[in-house]
Amino acid sequence: MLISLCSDANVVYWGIRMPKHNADIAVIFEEIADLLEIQGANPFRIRAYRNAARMLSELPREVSQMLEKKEDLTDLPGIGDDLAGKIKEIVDSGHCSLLDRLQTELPPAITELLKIPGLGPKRVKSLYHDLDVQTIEQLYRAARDGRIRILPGFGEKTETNILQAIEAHANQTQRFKLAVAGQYAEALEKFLQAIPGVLTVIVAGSYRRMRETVGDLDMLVVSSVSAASQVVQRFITYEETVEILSAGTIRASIILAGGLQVDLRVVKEESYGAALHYFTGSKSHNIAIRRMAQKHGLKINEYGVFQDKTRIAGETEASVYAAVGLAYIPPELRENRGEIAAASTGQLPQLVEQTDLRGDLHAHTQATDGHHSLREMALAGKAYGFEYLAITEHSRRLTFAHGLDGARLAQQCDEIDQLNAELTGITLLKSIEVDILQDGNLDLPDSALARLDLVVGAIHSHFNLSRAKQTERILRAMHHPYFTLLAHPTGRLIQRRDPYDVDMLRIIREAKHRGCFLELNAHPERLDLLDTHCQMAKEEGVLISINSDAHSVYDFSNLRFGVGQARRGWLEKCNVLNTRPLSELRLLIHRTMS
Ligand code: DGT
Ligand code: CA
Ligand code: CA
Repeated sequence: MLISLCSDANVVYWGIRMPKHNADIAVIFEEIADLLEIQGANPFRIRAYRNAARMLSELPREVSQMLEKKEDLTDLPGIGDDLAGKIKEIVDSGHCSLLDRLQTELPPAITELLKIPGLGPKRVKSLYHDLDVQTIEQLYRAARDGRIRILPGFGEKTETNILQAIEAHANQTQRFKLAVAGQYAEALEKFLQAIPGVLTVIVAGSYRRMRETVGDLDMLVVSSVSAASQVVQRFITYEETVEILSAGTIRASIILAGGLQVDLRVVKEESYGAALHYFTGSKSHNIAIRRMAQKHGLKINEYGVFQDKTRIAGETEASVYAAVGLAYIPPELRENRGEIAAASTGQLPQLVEQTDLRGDLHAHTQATDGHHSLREMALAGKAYGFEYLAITEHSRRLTFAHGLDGARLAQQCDEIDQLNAELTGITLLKSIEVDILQDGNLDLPDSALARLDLVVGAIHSHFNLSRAKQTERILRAMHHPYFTLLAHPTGRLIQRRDPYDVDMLRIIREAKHRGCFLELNAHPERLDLLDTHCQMAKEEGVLISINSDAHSVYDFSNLRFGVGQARRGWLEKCNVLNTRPLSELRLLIHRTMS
């Protein structure tokens, strides 16, 4: 049980020879932050590393390429000269001297201890100093032998909690956020594509289904028969490989330096569709399709669809579906949640596409915690093809984000009016991401909100209220005459913070009643609304706005993750608010004081 703990991503870092991707550098920065935290360093310094790590793991461009093009890294959000220097050092040398130094001061696996719920840096420090506990295995033994309860500030209950937490932790398999997996997948695709004899490379599995996290990558390669074993050989010697789990003539599995497993399968052209269908999954969808095939007297496997021993389909995915009497089902729907019945009766949704989006209703600028000016955001939005972009700064309660009060909001409205008069091709909408206070009131008075085109409301505090109280809080906010759109409706941060407990059906019904809307926040760490709630909103007739929550000009590209999530939630163009042209949108978001 305990052995598996050692394969966690942060530990695997020690095996990184040459960090290539933003995610690898992010792992190093997280490691530095953890070590600094155990040492009791300045919290601002720690936060700078954590913020940089998060920014890097989601940045759509590779910093190594920016350096190659001699671009200035200090243009990136949260990156000053010091961090820019460290990134350059890591990319150039594969090492970070600060981390090297911290590693000599503390044992390398000690940051693993921080992952056990209830163990903060202070406790980790005392476990290390008083009991010489440096690894999770040692922690487990110390707890089992009753040595922890005698430490000051620990006690018997804490000891039991630690034991339970370690057992729970050991049973968890590590998953990677979609955007992080994407950094590895794109580089690998390029690498495989360049191998002689390779015709097609595609990433299947949960990645293709746009799941919010993926367990491993499933790469499918179509090659000439003669090239297959060569493809496998090249794959296992990919420079980021730290472990080869298996290697045959047409398949292999490796672990990359960042800890991510990659499975490769090489297939012939004639089997491409069948293999792609099989390895895209989900497993439950595949099983249901195979049962259907059996009813038709057919056999489906990753090589094709067979009637007795004759192949009747398999070159394309569409041919596989057609063989069992179904329309083509897009990957995002393949979860065995009704898509097969819909495909058999011609009722599959026409899923929304990224090109359907005409604008974005959630973006920040330098006025609060964004990194670019109004003008820069407007021009980037225009270049992205938007017809409109709502500027939604934080409100005054969020002091750490320099939230706007009424006066600063009014000033920004003036600036937006001026900019709109000057710019062509894009319209900035005046808005705010106003805080929903604990009692459901909004953080700014009506007089401040009256001038806005729309009001986006969001919760940023008191996440642990009871279900009844949290739901009432949101309903109360929605009842406000100016309220238009509920941002990141469940507040979850993937792998970091659970959704708050709310009655989403009641919220959606209230939105319908009030003429309000819900956001699907496309930030890869949020992807909030959940797919099942998107389906619920669609059924109740509430439109969803797929928003980037951009804090910089680079963030609009996150919309693709939001669109993926929307498609997993069965949303069509007509279910999405920001597919509407501006004139229609204005009618939908218009509010009067009633
Ligand atoms: P993940 O990696 O946990 O995020 O999820 P997937 O869906 O990528 O799962 P993975 O990597 O274990 O397998 C890739 C696909 O291969 C899966 O979606 C469906 C197919 N597959 C795997 N095992 C089975 C199986 O036992 N039966 C069937 N019918 N298909 C399977
Ligand atoms: Ca997978
Ligand atoms: Ca797999």
